[in-house]
Amino acid sequence: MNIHPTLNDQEVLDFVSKGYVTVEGLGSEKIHNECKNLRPGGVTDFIQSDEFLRAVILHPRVAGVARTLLGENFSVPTSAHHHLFEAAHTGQTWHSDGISDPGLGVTHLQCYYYPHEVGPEDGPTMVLPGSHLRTIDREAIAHYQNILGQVSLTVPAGTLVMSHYTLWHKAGPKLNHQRRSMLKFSYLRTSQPQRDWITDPDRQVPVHFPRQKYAGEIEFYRDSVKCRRLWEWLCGDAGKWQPSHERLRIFAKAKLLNEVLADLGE
Ligand SMILES: O=C(O)CCC(=O)C(=O)O
Ligand SMILES: [Fe+2]
Repeated sequence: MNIHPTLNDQEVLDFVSKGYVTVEGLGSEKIHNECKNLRPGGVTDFIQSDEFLRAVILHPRVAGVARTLLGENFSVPTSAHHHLFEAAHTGQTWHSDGISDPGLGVTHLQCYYYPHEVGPEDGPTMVLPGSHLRTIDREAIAHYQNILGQVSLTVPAGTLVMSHYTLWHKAGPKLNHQRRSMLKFSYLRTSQPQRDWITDPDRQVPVHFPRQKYAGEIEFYRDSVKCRRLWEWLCGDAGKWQPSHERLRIFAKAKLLNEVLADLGE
């Protein structure tokens, strides 16, 4: 199994300003049928099957994004959480998960996998593009209701959203009683950042970042500065990067890519 970066300069710039990438058309009928009966909570065994590994976690278009944004020999998730909602509910409050890293960089891709189609009434996850640049206390954002520019992840079956860990998100309101499944798992960086994705040496990279709908004049300026710094960090211009021991301890169940490939006999 050859894993190559799949994003080019412009697509990396899009991730830098938006904070997530969407990959559609993953999984298989078998996996998606099995998800119809999957229990909520930890689903470590389920995601470690060869089938799930090949059809989702190490699918070339998925591993290619992880390889682009996290560098060589990133760590591959070996545990996952099944976020299952059945009853109608009013939705979660805006938050970012766990220990959101205050430092600049892309060291952790948190992924949301949807085995079944999610429509507007099914309680889609909502994300706020660009919010990964604003690490903030959960309590400070929990009172927001609708935010200009928010996106409801209404997606076809077999969609993976790969997000910067700090991205603000929440489960959106759900109006029906059908199961809404989402499997959440993480890839982590283990190597130094460098611009080793798909680049065109002849092309001048236009480092221009779009303005988020919620950003006023000054915030747009601040966002642009942060985006530029994040881009430079990814290109390896920010000096030596150290893995976070705290993060490695919490996500210690992850395995290095080279080990997973060796287990698969690749
Ligand atoms: O299920 C969802 O759509 C999001 C869940 C979530 O963000 C959480 O429980 O932390
Ligand atoms: Fe969350």
